[in-house]
Amino acid sequence: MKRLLLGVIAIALALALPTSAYAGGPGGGPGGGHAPHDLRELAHKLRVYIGSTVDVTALADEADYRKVLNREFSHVTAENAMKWESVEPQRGVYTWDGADAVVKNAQRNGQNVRGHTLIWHNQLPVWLTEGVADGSIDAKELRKILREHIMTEVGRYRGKVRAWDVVNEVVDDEGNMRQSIWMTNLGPGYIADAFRWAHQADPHAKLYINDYNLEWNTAKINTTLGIVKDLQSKRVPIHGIGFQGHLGIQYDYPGDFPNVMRQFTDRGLEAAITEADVRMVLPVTPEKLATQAAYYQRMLSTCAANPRCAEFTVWGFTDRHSWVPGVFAGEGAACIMDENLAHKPAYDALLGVRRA
Ligand code: 9MR
Repeated sequence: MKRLLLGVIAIALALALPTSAYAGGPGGGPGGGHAPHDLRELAHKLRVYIGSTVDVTALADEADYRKVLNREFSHVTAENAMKWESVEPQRGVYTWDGADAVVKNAQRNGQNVRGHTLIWHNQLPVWLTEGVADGSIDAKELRKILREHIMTEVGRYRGKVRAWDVVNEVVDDEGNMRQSIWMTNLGPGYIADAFRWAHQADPHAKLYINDYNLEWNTAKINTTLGIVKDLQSKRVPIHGIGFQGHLGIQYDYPGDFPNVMRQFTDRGLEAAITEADVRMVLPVTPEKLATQAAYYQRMLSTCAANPRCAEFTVWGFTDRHSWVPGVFAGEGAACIMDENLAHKPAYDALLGVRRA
C-alpha cells in the first residue's frame, strides 16, 4: 500500500512539476552538494530568507511549535500581533506584548522580522472605524492619527524590522483603488504619505506594498505597477513588492508568476513572497499533497531564480494553526507540516529547490 502511495505521489509530482532548471532533486541539480537538512540550511544555500508567520499564543504555549519555528526559519512575520487593532485597541492605549514577544524571540534566534502591517482595511480598532463613521474623526484628524500610528510603531521597532508591509491590499479585485477609510477620506495621497513617514521612522527598513492575487495577470497587476511607478516618479521611498502567494490546488498554478515578479523587480524593487500557503478541498489525498508540493516548489523556485527576490515566507508552517479552514468552508491542509508538525511532501519539495 505504502509503495502504491509513493508511486502515485511520484507520478503526480512528475506531472505537476515544471521542467525547471531550479527544481533539482535533493542533492542533485544545479547548485549540487548535499541536500539541505532543514529550511534554514536551504535558505542559506539559496540566499533567500525563508520565513513563517508566528501565532503568538502558540509561541507562548506550545514548546514543539516554538522549537520547529526557531529551528527552521530565518525570517518571521507576526500573523496578527502587529496589526493596528492588536497594538492600539483603545485610542492612545498601546499593547505591545504580542509584537514584542515575536521580535524578542526573533532576536534570540537569529531571525529577521517582517512588520505586518501598517495600513490595511481590516483589523482596524473599533474606536477608529467608529470614529470615522460617526464623524467624530474628520479627515484632518485621521491623517494625524495615521502619521502617529506609523511613527510610533515603526519607531518602536527601528533597527529590528527588516521590512515593513507599509500598505496591504490597497487594490481591489477589479483592479481599482480599494475604497477603504483611507482612500475615501484622505484620497490616494495617503500611500505616499505612509511610505514617507515610515522611512522617517526607520530609514533602513525596506518598505513594501503587499497584496494577494498578484501572482498572475489579473487586473490588479497594472494598477499596482501604476502605484509603484507613481511613487517612484515622486521619489517616494518604496523598496519592495510583496506577493502574498495564497494559492489553492483546485485552481491552475499561476504560470505567469516569474514574469509578473520580473515586471516589478525590473523597476528596481526587491520582491518577497510574503504569505505563501496552498490550500485544498478536503479530504487530503496523496495526489493532492503531491500537487500541493509542486505548487510550493514552484513558488520558491520563482523566488530563488530572481536575484531581487529576498524572502519566501509561509503563512503558518503547520496545519495546526492556519487561517484557511475558518475562511474557506471544506478547505484546509494548506501548510507544509501537518497538525503534528510532521513534514508533508511540500516540505520535502522545498528542500529540493536549487538556485539557477
Ligand atoms: O491569518 C490572519 C487571521 O488570523 C486573521 O483572522 C485574518 C483577519 O482578516 O487575517 C489573516 O491574515 C491575513 C493577512 O493579514 C493579510 N493577507 C491575508 C491573510 C489571510 O486572511
